[in-house]
Amino acid sequence: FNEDPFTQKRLRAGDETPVPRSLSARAQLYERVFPQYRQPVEVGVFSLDSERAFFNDSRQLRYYVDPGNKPNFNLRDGYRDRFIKRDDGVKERLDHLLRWIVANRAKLRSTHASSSPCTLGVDFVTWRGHLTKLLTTPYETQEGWLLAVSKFGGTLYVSEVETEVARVNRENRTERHEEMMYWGYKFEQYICADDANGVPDRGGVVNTNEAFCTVVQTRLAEHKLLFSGEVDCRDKDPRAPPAPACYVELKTSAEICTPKQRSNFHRYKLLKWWAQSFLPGVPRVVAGFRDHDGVVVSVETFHISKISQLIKNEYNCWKPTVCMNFCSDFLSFVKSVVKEDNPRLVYLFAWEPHRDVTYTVHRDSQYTFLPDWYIKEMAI
Ligand code: 0WD
Ligand code: CA
Repeated sequence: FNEDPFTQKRLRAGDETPVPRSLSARAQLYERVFPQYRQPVEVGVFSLDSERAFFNDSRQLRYYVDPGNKPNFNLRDGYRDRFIKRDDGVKERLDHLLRWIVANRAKLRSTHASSSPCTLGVDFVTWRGHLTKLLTTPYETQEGWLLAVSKFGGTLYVSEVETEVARVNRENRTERHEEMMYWGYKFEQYICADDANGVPDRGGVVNTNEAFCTVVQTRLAEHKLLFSGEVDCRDKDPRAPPAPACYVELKTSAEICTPKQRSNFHRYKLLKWWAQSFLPGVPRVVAGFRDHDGVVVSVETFHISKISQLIKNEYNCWKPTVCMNFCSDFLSFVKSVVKEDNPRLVYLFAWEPHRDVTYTVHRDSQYTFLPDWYIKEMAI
């Protein structure tokens, strides 16, 4: 993996500060006071259309239409004949978010009074989904991750690299799994309208190229963060609080029939749901519980601020403070490792369950992810 084992020495000539080589992910190490997490502020939005083209506006934002507690949604409807699936073999890395940054630099720069051209006034730029993976790491026992980091203009850019295991799994999904991935998007279609006064179009095409994303700024301990996450829909009431507080996350999950299933739901699903929505300040998740045939049997709302109470009865359950402290310490680890400002240099941080986080260094490799157009654009 390590293409240049001497990079570190050369980089650090004359620098006496010892560089840590690894970071533990053991949950017990992170059970301390909850770190400061500033209320996330939405600094912009963007949309990706049915052909995955970028627009610096909210054209893909949809509106939440209350389905009631016991709707009759068949999530299998349209899978064969009204489904256009995004090609998930195409790796987009941070590109859409970088496009947003280029289009909104003036806005970002004026709020930070930055001096040099490529300076953004934030420490980290990434996708919300990557941060979700970091938050859940101390409790993850199944899947590892790879995160590529480059420093450019003083900002650390973090972009996921698909692991070999994830690629093999993606290329060998069963037909059943492929269909079940569609169910989540079909649920969104049953719940969302294109206009504040509209109704959902359950006979329409589900196209997973389409996306509406929020861009938020916040701070975790001493780390200033700028990240973007996909948002399913918003409260249609114009008097609803401003974004991100008006946003609603939609989920589907298998119906819960036994105490064991309830316990697993609390331990694993709610951890992921909590981490994903807590990060951008999305206050609620509306969940559709479905049976084996993809029929939604009930709908329930989960308030993110109440989830940690809900799970407290589970023995040896996850703790939000562990998630946030691990993420904060990982970001500190990245800052201490990645010192050279060079978009062609990638530090690849790797983690596998029951192991420490380690890293390798790669110059002008397959891992370089900041595009030339972005570097050129930011130099102006
Ligand atoms: O290249 C990559 N490694 C990734 C790119 C990984 C994750 C996301 N993306 C990009 C895509 O452009 C996507 O539009 O980020 C956008 C979503 O970012 P996110 O909000 O940071 O991702 P995440 O929180 O993991 O997922 C949010 C939603 C998912 O909803 P559910 O309810 O299943 O969590 O975004 C969708 C999915 O609907 N989604 C994706 N869409 C496109 N590409 C991807 C993906 N790789 N992963 C999840
Ligand atoms: Ca969702």
